[in-house]
Amino acid sequence: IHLERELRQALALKQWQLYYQPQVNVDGKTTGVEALLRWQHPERGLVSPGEFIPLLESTGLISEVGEWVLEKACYQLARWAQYPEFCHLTVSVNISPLQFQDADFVTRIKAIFERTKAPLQRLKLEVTESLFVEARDNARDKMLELKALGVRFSLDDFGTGYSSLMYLTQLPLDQLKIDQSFVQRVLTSSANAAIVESTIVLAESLGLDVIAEGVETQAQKAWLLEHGCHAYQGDLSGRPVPVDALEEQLVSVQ
Ligand code: G
Ligand code: G
Ligand code: MN
Ligand code: NA
Repeated sequence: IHLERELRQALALKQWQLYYQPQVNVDGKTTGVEALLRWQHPERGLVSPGEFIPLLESTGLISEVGEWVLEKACYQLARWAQYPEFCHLTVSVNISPLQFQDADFVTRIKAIFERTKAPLQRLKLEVTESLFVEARDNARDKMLELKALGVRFSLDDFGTGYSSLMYLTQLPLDQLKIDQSFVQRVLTSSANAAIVESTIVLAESLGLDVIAEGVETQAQKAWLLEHGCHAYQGDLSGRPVPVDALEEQLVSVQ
């Protein structure tokens, strides 16, 4: 269809951009960022990945775009390493399950690491539960190979997929991301509050970091802090922005 043709064109013309959303601690200090893909469409303007990631996945184009994202993010990480005001930042990159399942995924991303010389101990790969339903053993081996290089893994959208808590014991994860759908209802739904509270305790018991995403209000943040969550991402501390805007924000607050 039309959109598919446009996506192939976008790939050829490099109409992609990376936006970055701050991840902050209790003091409001930015400790890292999540890289988020945007499509700068010539007529439609900035298109959000919710609208085109599924199509990239069904057409198999996701691997190529995913590599572009990772390379760009690693290059940024390497560049930030040279500046005292940015060198502490971690960068989180979303990895599609389909991209992760490529037989040569590890080889290809190792090549990116070598090209960019990124400090891998500050790289986090965000994976989702759906990854493990298909290829659990294989996924574990790939993760271990990458972890040996210093890369960390974050489980995105936690609690929304077809999850089994067994993955948490079997996979070498470092962080849980509490999905925004739960976070946004902590103050209005006691069931949601219970889920978020349990997730924070679970993460802590398993020795995993935990971050809440989609934090929009001061009251949500206060609730999370009170329940033991010390890392936040969301509109409250900053929407996703291009790299220049991010850097300006970071130097102006510090
Ligand atoms: O940034 P936004 O809220 O529009 O993102 C919508 C969805 O697209 C989110 O679920 C996010 O995880 C996903 N997404 C954003 N950037 C990337 C990317 O680079 N790769 C993959 N696979 N997914 C992404
Ligand atoms: O699935 P993933 O966690 O990668 O998705 C992150 C998406 O959530 C991004 O598209 C980002 O634009 C969006 N997002 C980030 N913070 C907020 C927020 O506070 N509120 C809402 N509604 N969306 C957010
Ligand atoms: Mn994510
Ligand atoms: Na998420």
